[in-house]
Amino acid sequence: MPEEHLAICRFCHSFCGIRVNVEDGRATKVIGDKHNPMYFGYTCVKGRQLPQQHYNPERVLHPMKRGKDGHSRIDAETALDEMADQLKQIIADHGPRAVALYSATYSFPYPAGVTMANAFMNAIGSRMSFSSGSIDQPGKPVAMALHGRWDAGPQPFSESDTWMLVGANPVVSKWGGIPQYNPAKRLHDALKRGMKMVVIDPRVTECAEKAHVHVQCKPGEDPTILAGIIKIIIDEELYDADFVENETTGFEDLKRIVEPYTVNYVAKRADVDPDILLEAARTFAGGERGMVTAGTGPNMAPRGTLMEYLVLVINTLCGRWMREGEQMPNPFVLLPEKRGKAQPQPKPPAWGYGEKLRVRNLSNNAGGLTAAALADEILLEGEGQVKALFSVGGNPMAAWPDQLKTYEAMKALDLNVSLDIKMSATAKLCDYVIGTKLGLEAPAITQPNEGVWGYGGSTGFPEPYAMYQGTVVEPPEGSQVLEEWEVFYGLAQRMGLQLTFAGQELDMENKPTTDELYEMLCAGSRIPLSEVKKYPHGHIFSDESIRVLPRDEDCEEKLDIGNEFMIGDLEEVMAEPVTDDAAYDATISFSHRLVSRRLNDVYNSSGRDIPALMKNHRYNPAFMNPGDMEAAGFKHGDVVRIQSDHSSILGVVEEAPDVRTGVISMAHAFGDAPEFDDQVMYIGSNTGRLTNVEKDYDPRIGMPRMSAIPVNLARVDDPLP
Ligand SMILES: Nc1nc2c(c(=O)[nH]1)N[C@H]1C(S)=C(S)[C@@H](COP(=O)(O)OP(=O)(O)OC[C@H]3O[C@@H](n4cnc5c(=O)[nH]c(N)nc54)[C@H](O)[C@@H]3O)O[C@H]1N2
Ligand SMILES: Nc1nc2c(c(=O)[nH]1)N[C@H]1C(S)=C(S)[C@@H](COP(=O)(O)OP(=O)(O)OC[C@H]3O[C@@H](n4cnc5c(=O)[nH]c(N)nc54)[C@H](O)[C@@H]3O)O[C@H]1N2
Ligand code: SF4
Ligand SMILES: [Mo]
Repeated sequence: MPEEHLAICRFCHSFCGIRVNVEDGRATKVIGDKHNPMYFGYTCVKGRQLPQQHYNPERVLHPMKRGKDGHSRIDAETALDEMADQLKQIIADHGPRAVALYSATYSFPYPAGVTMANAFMNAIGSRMSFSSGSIDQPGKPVAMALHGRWDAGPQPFSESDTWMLVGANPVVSKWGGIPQYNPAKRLHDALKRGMKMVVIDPRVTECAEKAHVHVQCKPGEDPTILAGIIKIIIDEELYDADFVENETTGFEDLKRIVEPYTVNYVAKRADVDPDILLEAARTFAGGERGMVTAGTGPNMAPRGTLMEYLVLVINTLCGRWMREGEQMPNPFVLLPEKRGKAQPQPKPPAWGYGEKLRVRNLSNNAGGLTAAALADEILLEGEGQVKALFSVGGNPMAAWPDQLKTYEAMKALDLNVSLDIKMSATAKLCDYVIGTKLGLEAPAITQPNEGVWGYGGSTGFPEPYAMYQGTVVEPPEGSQVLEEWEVFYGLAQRMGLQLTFAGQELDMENKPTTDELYEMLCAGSRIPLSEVKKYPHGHIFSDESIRVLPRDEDCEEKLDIGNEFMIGDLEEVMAEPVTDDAAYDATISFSHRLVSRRLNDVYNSSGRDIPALMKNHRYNPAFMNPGDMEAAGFKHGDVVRIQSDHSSILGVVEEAPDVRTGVISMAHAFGDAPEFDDQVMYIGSNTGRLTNVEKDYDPRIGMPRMSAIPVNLARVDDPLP
């Protein structure tokens, strides 16, 4: 009989509660935990492959060092000794700025790792800490800084009668908009209750299929569409006049600037039916409760910050923030109690502070230092040049925009280190690869999903849910894998550094345990971690008495719906020429716009080495409308060259009636370095290569155009091996 353990799936950010069968010390099967009060037994195909992931023959089970003949095993202590020596030398020769950190996707599920990595960066005195958030939706926090954050937070999905998703597909992505904890059930329940859904997306996504109104727009035109919706809401007086009067500034400027965004103008520019646009605005604003939330698509298209700002403006016009006396949906569990006030918080600076980058006049900003400029920082010689990079649960070669530049950067580093579970496209170029423990091999807490509260219209957990998981299985016998935090702690010990972890000085002699670090991360939490541990299925720690407090008497903050920078951007958008094709550069014409998307079976570049997840596709298809294929003379399975104004990649065409005409829909983080391009049928291709980080980027935060990329297509007739 297998033992059964309750655990948290950390394959993706959703953190489903699962049941794991363990036989002879090995995980053998994963199913959902029906008694979990947040997920109700849900798992997806990825989570059910945790055993295959843990015992994958390609997993990195030992620290690896690169030599003349490729990578070979090295003892962990020796690897840390060598890395510490090299770091000391690099810092002595070039200063601490030469050391950069990139914490990415798999930093999220391991909160002790990312906290320790940043403690290490503080201790050496380098501010060059980057995260994948800056190539995700950096416009969200930047727009929030300009508009202001409502302290009591957004209205909860579970009580909403309308909702609008702008380029997000949470049913698949488990992110953004519909609470990402069994989102399909939550959407189903909400629709049954009578909630009306509006989706703005060039593709008939899993969410759009269920929507009352689907604006199947030309990609990249979201700022125009949202400005048009704002104009309809103002003209038809569908806004919350009291809320606007009492809580905002800038209404007159907003009203003036959206004036030219008439229904007909917007409809023509975004190539949508004017009636659909009117219906979208009326359906959303006609409701009482619910948020507009945006996802990665329009955040990666041009003017993501403006787009996010307009999302906030619609929410504010409609008064969709929590009010005095209402029950706080999630007052937190493993974080200090959150009892919001019915008022805006003071506005933090949006950009232009902290560390200055040496390129494109960028500096730290509310979205974090620009990872899209890190390759430049590595390649650009001179004072401050980055010589050492730690990638923690990230894969720059798969994920950073402009892959060819990234490739050069990865090879140029003096010390390139990946903390990863496999020899990723990046790890293959690293001097050291430290194999890390996987999700079932170390304790877990759900705290990171509380931390996303208020990220855009997201509430994180919609209720005060928390769960703890102890170690479920030991790593495979004979392996030497570390937790991410152990690497940075070990380096600090060797370099004689004192680390401050979550505000507390660490004992640098006696190594802490992961559980002790979690206690430190949860210090002052509303519910002690020890209490959460008593509930193996996870638990909702409700407290109806925690209600939104009134506005402070001396609070003079207002939400700004007429921010000068955003008004300026809307003026620029209006001045742009309206074209019929995908062109944005008058000198080159393009037939299509390539848009980003998620695939259910993989998680960015993760999952591509797990056979059960490769059943549908080994590569990332170039999904295309059948009408477009016919017009171009392409057949299903044809290999085409996809050309942007910067670079080109190969793609395998696949018929997809859900994709709008004029659009190619393709997942990112596939393919490998250029030497492997001819293997497109087996490994796919890297859409990041189409992006130019030096052109068409947000000048304030450096976010380049990573969706709605103008491209041309041509069939490749030479057979590939
Ligand atoms: N063109 C284009 N580019 C994009 C995007 C896009 O839509 N289009 N999306 C962007 C977004 S939103 C993001 S967040 C970034 C993602 O950027 P990254 O996070 O840099 O990319 P991933 O592919 O998620 O890299 C995760 C790495 O972690 C490893 N890994 C898996 N499990 C574990 C684990 O348990 N522990 C550790 N230590 N490592 C593990 C994987 O093997 C993989 O190498 O990409 C961005 N890039
Ligand atoms: N299965 C799976 N889940 C994932 C991931 C994964 O790789 N696989 N990645 C994870 C990561 S890192 C993140 S950040 C989240 C992202 O989560 P989401 O933001 O929900 O990501 P997508 O599912 O790609 O949804 C983006 C949508 O934007 C649309 N789109 C593209 N360009 C435009 C545009 O210009 N305008 C508009 N209106 N729409 C546009 C696309 O058609 C797509 O439907 O997902 C996470 N979840
Ligand atoms: S949605 Fe899938 S991959 Fe994500 S946590 Fe749940 S089971 Fe794991
Ligand atoms: Mo992301």
